[in-house]
Amino acid sequence: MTQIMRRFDPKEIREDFPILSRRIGGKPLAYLDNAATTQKPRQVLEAMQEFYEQKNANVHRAVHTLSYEATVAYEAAHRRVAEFIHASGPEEIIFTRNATEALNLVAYAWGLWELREGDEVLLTVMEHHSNLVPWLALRRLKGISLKFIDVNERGLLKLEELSRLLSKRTRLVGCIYASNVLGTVNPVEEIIEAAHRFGALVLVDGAQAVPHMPVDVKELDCDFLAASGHKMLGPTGTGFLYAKRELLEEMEPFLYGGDMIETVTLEAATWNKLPWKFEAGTANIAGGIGLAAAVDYLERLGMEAVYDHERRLLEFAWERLARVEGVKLYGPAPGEAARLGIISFNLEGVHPHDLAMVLDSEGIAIRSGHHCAQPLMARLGMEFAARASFYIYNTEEEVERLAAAVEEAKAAFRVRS
Ligand code: C6P
Repeated sequence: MTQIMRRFDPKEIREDFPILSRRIGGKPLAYLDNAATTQKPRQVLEAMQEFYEQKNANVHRAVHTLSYEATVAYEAAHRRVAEFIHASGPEEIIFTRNATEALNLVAYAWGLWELREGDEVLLTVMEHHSNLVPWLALRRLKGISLKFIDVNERGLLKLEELSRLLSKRTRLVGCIYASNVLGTVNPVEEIIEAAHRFGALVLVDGAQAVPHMPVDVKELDCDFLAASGHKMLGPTGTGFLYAKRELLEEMEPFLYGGDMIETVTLEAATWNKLPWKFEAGTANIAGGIGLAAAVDYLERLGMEAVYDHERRLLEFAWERLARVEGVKLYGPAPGEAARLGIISFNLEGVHPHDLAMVLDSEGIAIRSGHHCAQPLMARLGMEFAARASFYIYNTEEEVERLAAAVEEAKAAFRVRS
């Protein structure tokens, strides 16, 4: 077991992140775009460098020492991720390029083979495009129907509609665990329980939840969970899919080729054991090893402490931004619903891209746009929004700088209050 840090000190944490000492336009960088991707600590960078300098070779393919050591490290990385989300073992963890690929894996390796015309897939209008567009494609290809759990004006799922939307025809429920626009944490336990009563499988999009709060797939009893490694201190090009072992045993592969087979003749092929059946071709070995180092880092901090820190920042940011006249904050206030450290907002009369440009000139990095969730944005009556999202290394001073810069932007654009 890794040791839990004695105290959670973002200033101390910042020292592990070389990029955070950068200046942008002469100002210290305040990186508030963590929902898009997080920065990487030295420990992750060093784990990858050590792999390339000492162990670099392909895995599962050769008997030489380097290949053996690379294989051991890559397999251990699967074990670390399995432990982090409380999966039964590494055979339930498939490494992917990102959460998008993990979600597509379910659509291709399960949906394409299992779904028949007339079957239903139930999603929420809050889904990120990555858990919507693959199912739109399967609707065209397979003639399935899609149904959607709506949100109310405050951006909360209308769970009272769940029993009406579920039926014996529902084969899969896909639900975003935490919204990348609103930061709201959905009651996925309730959804999973209801879906299972109808015999439907549940795919949880954990891209925003897994990096920021304790997640236990066994306790949730979800069938699939997708996550992004690069949103939890891991390298870009990393993500993973958790799936129950018995499902993975039954499913067809996703991609076909090297490493995912057991035997091949000119007539047919049989598949490798789990999880390698789903990892075709040369893997992102260094990336997987970096992801395991990221998991070590987060576990040393403790996920409860990560959640509490971001919760404090969220409450402060909400209160501080709400005081700026002309700012509209989206979603329920932090006290009204479970929320992570993500705030979407608009400044009256200012396009969020213009606002983000002004903030950038102050060294503050936020995202602006539709956040790859156009149906949710439309449902909430907006096309674009600015978004600040926090992580372990962000501080109250940075939030204060954000609010002050929004106030200055308001003055600069002469927003009438
Ligand atoms: N959201 C954001 O700025 P990838 O990039 O494939 O690892 O993750 C896709 C994805 C899936 N689900 C949710 C809930 C997400 O937030 C994301 C990524 C980024 O909000 C990039 S659009």
